[in-house]
Amino acid sequence: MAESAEYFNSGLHFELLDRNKDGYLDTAEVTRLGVAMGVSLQEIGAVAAGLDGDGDGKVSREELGAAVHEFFYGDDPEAPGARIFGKLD
Ligand SMILES: [Ca+2]
Ligand SMILES: [Ca+2]
Repeated sequence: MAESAEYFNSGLHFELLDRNKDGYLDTAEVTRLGVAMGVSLQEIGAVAAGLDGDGDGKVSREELGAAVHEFFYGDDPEAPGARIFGKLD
């Protein structure tokens, strides 16, 4: 798991996700991530809101890294980061 988190935090994945290279993931880019991760369309809105830590409507590299870290290392199943990949059941 740690290796996966480091992969995300390396920024490599962020560069791939940030299709228009503006330094942020917008709704369309987050949706693309969600679909790729198998998140249902009904869940993507909640996942996107969870990723957007400061609520400015876009996800920065730091916000994605924090959410991924929380997903892998957090122990609160209700934390926003825990929802990054949607429901795991
Ligand atoms: Ca972007
Ligand atoms: Ca944000």
